[in-house]
Amino acid sequence: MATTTTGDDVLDFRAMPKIELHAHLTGSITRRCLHEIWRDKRAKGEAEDLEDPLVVMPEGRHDHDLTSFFPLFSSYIYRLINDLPSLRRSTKQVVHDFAADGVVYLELRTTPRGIPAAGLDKAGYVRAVLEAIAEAESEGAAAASAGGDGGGGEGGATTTTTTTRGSGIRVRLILSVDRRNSVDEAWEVLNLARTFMAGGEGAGGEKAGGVVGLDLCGDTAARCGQIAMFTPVMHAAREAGLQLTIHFAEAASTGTDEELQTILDWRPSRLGHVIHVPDRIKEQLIAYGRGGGEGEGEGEGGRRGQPIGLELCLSSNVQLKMIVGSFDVHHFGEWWRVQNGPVIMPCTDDVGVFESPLSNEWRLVQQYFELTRDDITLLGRKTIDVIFGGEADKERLREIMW
Ligand code: 6MZ
Repeated sequence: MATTTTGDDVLDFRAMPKIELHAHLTGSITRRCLHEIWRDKRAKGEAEDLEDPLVVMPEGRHDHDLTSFFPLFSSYIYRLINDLPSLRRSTKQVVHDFAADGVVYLELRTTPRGIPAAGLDKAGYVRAVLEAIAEAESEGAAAASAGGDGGGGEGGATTTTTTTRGSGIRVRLILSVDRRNSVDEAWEVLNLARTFMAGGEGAGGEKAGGVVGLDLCGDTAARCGQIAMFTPVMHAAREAGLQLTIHFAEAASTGTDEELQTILDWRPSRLGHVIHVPDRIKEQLIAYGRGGGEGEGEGEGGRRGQPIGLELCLSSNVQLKMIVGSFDVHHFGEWWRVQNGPVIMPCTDDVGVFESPLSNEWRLVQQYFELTRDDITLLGRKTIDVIFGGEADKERLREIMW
């Protein structure tokens, strides 16, 4: 590992083609986009019971912790993004915003949410998100090949995708099971994932969509000690060819040996956050990093003998006080020092809340852990191995990543 660095002039992090693998759709909507949606609804006499998002979440104010963060969605954002137009508009804007930051491959994740008042069931929600993603991708590609604006879309900053070297952004979708869900609801999410799975005719006869995996997320205080209830769902997901990425040891209460072992037994391809990890589990992750530790069934989802990927969310963990201290003690540094360990990558988690785009997360890891230009490009390229997209996605990334 090289140890020298010369500061921001090492790399233009916005121009660097980047891969984002841990981004929650609703949490990635910028405050400005929420504001513009609110303003336009107000003009039509809607959203009268909601305050301006810029008052509820003033730009530059980052004072959430784990107890105030999760209610932000149910008590406010879901009440604003509560119909088809706002869902489509915000989804497209999220894709354009990532593209403008130089993200060339994005795995967005979202929890299917029925909005009965708007006539949307959970399948309608997933379909709308996939359609909005596809539209944003093609707008970005058209703009990139024209060499200009990346399709800033309605209600957001004007974007430029020239940084992606004419390639635009590709987006795949992961469906999230919320820890608060019942087992029945988790099965429902899995069935939707199968229906809208990338590259195939879904069980429901839907045309091929873009779902590549399943996530377990949500309030870290929920279901502690009960996580094994989701085991049959996770096994069925892998059998269906979906890959798993699981929020892992995010809070001390979700970091018990038993819970962590249960999750590892699901054979996830990637893990998110990975904060409160006992040494015994760390050793397993290191063994998985070297591609060892288990046999893998062909034709199933799961790691297929590949190193496990760790999605590390620096600004999220620091702002929500999930780690004691600041960036300099973030566990990115610890994993970075492991030779031949898991594949690690910085991720934004909820860029709308934390206001730190992926280019800034890379700047932070460079600054605090003294990565050289070569370290950074190597880490970026290694991430290709743990995306859930197929061989064509990987091939494209091998061509365009630095
Ligand atoms: C766990 C998180 C999260 O699904 O409506 N979510 N779950 N840990 C985190 N890090 C702090 N950040 C977001 O996006 C919002 C939902 O994602 C989950 C929460 O369940 C939140 O309600 P979607 O697109």
